[in-house]
Amino acid sequence: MRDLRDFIQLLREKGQLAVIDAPVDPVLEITEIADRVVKAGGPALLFTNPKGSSFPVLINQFGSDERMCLAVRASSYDEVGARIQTLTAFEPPAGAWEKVKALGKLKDLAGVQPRTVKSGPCQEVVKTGADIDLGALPVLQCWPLDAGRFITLPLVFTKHPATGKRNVGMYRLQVYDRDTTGMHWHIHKDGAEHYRVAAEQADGAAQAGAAAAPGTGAASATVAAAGTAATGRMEVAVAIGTDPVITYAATAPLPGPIDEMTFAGFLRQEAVDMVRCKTVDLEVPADAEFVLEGYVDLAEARREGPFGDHTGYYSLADDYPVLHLTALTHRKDAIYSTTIVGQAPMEDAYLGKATERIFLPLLRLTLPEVVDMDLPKEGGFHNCAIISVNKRYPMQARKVIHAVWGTGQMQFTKSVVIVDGDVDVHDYAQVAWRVFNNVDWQRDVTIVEGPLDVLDHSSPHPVRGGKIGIDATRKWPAEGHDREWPADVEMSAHVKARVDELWPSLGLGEPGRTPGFAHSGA
Ligand SMILES: Cc1cc2nc3c(=O)[nH]c(=O)nc-3n(C[C@H](O)[C@H](O)[C@H](O)COP(=O)(O)O)c2cc1C
Ligand SMILES: [Mn+2]
Repeated sequence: MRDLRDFIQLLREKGQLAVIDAPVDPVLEITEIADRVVKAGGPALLFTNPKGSSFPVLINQFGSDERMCLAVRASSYDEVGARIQTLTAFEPPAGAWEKVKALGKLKDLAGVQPRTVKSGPCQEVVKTGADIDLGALPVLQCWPLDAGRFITLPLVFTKHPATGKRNVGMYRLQVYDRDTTGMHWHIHKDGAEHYRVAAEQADGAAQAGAAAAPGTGAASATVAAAGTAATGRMEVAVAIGTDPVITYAATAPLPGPIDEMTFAGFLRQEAVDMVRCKTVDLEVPADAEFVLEGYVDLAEARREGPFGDHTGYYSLADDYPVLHLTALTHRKDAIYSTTIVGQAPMEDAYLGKATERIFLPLLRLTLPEVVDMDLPKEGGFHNCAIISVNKRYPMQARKVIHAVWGTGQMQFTKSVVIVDGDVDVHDYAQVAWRVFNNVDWQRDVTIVEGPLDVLDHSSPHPVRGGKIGIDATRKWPAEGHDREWPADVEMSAHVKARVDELWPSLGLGEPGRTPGFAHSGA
């Protein structure tokens, strides 16, 4: 599987694709159809006749566990997690044999570095100047109160202006006209950091990073101190419609210096082919369906949004940089790839689940006490984290709470719930039982202030606000709990075994299957 069309073919073979030939409007209608289908656990959708465009639209490609796993080349999420773990099982090689094995691992990684190729299908058609027309693409207006049409599944490529390191992030693009869009990278994201560094280089305005004046909108800090002397441009390229593992990599919360294309290559165990852009000094996946090339002006900002977002609310309008296109290239018969977000569960719930599973082993590198983690999709993945830990010393749950608030994009987590290692974090009823019964709401709660995701609307201020940590583990005397902690109410194992034997003679049917019969589900 090299590209999006290979994935579409695979989905077709697996009965995971519905082709819709009826004319459907990308303005709101595709959303309503895709929303119903994703919530019913339905297939990926290929609209061959979107109104107003000659390009077909693919949506819901990630919208089930099966498709998400196909995308990341695994039979289960945990299999990908296990593969990531092989990367992190980094023991110092003791003998010669160990050395060979370690080298073998390095070779694996070297073999999945992206490679540059001379040409790629993404440049079969090249439009520049007055020929560029984003209006030809079937870009969705997703929700009624959206400010316009938004490119929702774009892979945004930039280079760090000082180090030259590549970054790829998924940042939505509001289409303003034929050749300009918004550039919605939040202040915390790597693309915005590249932009700030470029602005600093341009005019030495060291204050660019901290430019947001008190009371200004969240995104003001992504624009180099509007009104200052920053001049110049930063080049940007955007790929739309790639091998789904490459698309996934653009959403993954990787540490800044890690190249998303190497990560994609590792996941698919094959290097990603990159091709040089026609009008900017950047490379993009050679097999992409569409590529937008252009630049952001370091002094320009424009109103972006509102947009019906993955919190289930409209993200508020704010000022963001503007992408000016210098070229639009695509395959001859390009397929436009998109998604919608909104009230969960949506397609991005599966991208988020993959991230939860893939990044758990990485979290455990620094927090080995962590047993498991669940990020409920209803919390948009960053509003709540339920984490089970094996507690070995007093206040260890508190340590994990604070560590979460200091770890990459988990810093945004508004509520962290810690339970003991034997609790199934994915069983919300079990978690609720522990939390409602174990927590002393004066002693076991930590409330702090810190950075919040740009999309948060609950805090009185943009991008900062309150967060809560809840320690629902069983408490020890060493944690100030001098009373006895009661045992869980559970039947002894030997009685369970005895009743298993007896069961067939009791006339009660299958254990757990008897209608209306309350049981433990064992
Ligand atoms: C469908 C979808 C849309 C997203 N839209 C945005 C966006 O508009 N702005 C943003 O900053 N992050 C957005 N994200 C989240 C980023 O892609 C994610 O935080 C990613 O890790 C950013 O890459 P970076 O760490 O290289 O900055 C979106 C994620 C998904 C799945
Ligand atoms: Mn990044």
